[in-house]
Amino acid sequence: MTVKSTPLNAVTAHKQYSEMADTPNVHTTNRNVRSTQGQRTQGQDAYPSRLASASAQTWLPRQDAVVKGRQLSGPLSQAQLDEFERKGFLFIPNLIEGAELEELRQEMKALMSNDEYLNQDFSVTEPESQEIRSLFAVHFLSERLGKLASDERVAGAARQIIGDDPYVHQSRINYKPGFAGKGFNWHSDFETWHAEDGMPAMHAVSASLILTDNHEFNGPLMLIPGSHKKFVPCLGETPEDNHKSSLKAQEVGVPSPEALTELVAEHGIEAPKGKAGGLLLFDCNTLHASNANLSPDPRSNVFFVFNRQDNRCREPYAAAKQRPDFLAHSPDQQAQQYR
Ligand code: 6CS
Ligand code: FE
Repeated sequence: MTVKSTPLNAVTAHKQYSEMADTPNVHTTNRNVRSTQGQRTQGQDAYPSRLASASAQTWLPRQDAVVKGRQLSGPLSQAQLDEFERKGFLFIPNLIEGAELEELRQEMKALMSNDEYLNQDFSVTEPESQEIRSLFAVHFLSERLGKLASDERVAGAARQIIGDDPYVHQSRINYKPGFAGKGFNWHSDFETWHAEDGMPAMHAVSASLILTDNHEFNGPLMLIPGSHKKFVPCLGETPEDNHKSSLKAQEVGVPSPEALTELVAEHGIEAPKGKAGGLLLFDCNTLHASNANLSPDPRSNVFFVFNRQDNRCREPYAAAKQRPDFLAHSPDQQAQQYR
């Protein structure tokens, strides 16, 4: 079930970004040119962000195709790929049901209650309580979730979108406990992955399997349809060890209220909701956010970010040093490091 807000202006025309240039390397020329702060000079970067002063333009056009594997076989129909291309996300209700879903829910519970993970850097607590907000690297911590990450229903969909065999760039459970679960500010994931992890281009997709029913009261994900075709440069340089606070509450790498107002006026907001077992695929540059969970029910999901090998992370574009690998795995990383 997709519940749609009323956009102020209907989105009427969409350029077929599949027709656009698709070479990640165009973004990495001159990547050794650095400013005095250890960051690349922004002149060569197609997606400049973490700026010292406000950008003249609210947004810059996306340089990379959105759907790159239409010719590949996989679980998504051409109509589903069209919807993804147009909106920057696609919700597939009831992808997983019955005993299989129950098994995944039990696996999540086991992971969330494993005391060994408390106080590890890859488990992040809520800003105002000790409840776990996010547990990272779950495809390595759990064999069952590792299997889900390579399941054709999930990884095959990612391959059709990104156009090549995927690897897992990041995985996590976002638990969002009842009453205590805080929200996530508006952001594009790509903005962070480019600035802080050195992901060159927009060739990544997130696959989020909802493990509890998502309803209007437990802080479901909200997305701005069509925003994936616009890169919004953000104001404010990246502080040292930004991830230590940004994973609890992101303050840097968030578009200004003015930019968000403009984008929402044009595109509206949608919040796909539904029963546990639905899969949300969303582009790495689609702007999204969620509210706090003031209901008694947790809103939990497990998600995998799939990236293309030729788009693997290099040096950060706007941060002094790389983040830990639980936030940005390399294609050759092994599970053993986490078990
Ligand atoms: O830091 C990350 O990789 C992810 N987490 C947050 C809160 N924002 C950016 C990205 O989605
Ligand atoms: Fe995000």
